[in-house]
Amino acid sequence: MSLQRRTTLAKYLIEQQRENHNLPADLRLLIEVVARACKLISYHVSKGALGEALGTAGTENVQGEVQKKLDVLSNEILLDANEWGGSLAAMASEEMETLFPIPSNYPRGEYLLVFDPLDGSSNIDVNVSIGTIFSVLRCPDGQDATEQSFLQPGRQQVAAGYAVYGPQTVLVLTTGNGVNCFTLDRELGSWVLTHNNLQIPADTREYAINGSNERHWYEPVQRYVGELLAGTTGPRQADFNTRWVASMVADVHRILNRGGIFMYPADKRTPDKPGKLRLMYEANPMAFIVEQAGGAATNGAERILDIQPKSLHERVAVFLGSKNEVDRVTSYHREEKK
Ligand code: P6P
Repeated sequence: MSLQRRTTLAKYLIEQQRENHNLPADLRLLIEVVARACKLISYHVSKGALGEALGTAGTENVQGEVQKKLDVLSNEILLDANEWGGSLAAMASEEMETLFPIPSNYPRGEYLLVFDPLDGSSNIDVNVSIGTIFSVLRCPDGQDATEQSFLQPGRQQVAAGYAVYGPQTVLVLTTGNGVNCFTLDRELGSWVLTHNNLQIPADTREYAINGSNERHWYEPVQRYVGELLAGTTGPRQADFNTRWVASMVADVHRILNRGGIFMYPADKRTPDKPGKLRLMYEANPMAFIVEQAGGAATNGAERILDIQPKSLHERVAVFLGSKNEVDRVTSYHREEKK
């Protein structure tokens, strides 16, 4: 691909804005600013032990999780990059208890940005792929956002994406017209379109789940995974492979590229929490991307994108990826409820 012939993120977004007009200029600008922030995060992540940002920050986030220095730095990078642009009414993050209103000395816009600045950060110190996940909503209250403004079903998202910091740094993006991937050209500092309109195969022989929790799953998940483990000797009459990176961005990126089902189910140990993953800035953006790529995403009972959030850091069970497998495990949940 000659340098001149490449489609960069900027060119792609301008063409989207021109062709189908569902990409207003201030949304296009917002996406470009988030993508630029991800480049800076990628720079710091790739420094590893050569940088100053490995190890723990000595603090806990609102989830009660020990923050890594890169968690805190990534959050600051996204806030600093997005607070002045004029597209946003407010931001929210896994790393912050409540919303971050746009400072009064900057112009406000009518979008809301919610993100997990560095997901999978337990993998940072061992050099395993991690990522930034983001979701964009319209602010229903114009430019005066409250926490309630964020609490919209995921189907209301106008854009979602993630950056995966792995052997390559890749930005995956949807604005509701399919899913495209942009690989970072570090020498030129540009995001280059490398995968157009990704589609997730409806069937798969790969599944992703933390199998050590098996005894804590509810019966529909035990039944579904038990059938996969039985392989050719069981009702599925086929052998399956397990893949579990313990970094949602890495697992979802594999599924986006070659199919699979990702599961983080509810756990009997925490009946008050429906799962580990967070709805607003993990499940919703990933569900939007997966559905735009022809896959499916449920919480075992309903489409993730239809869930009405009750709080900013609400957790949810997640089953997403190859449609026929997600439909099957969801049907087992529904059979149990009859
Ligand atoms: P476990 C990372 O901490 C994360 O939030 C997701 O990225 C990942 O899929 C999951 O938790 C891993 O959870 O229980 O296997 O460590």
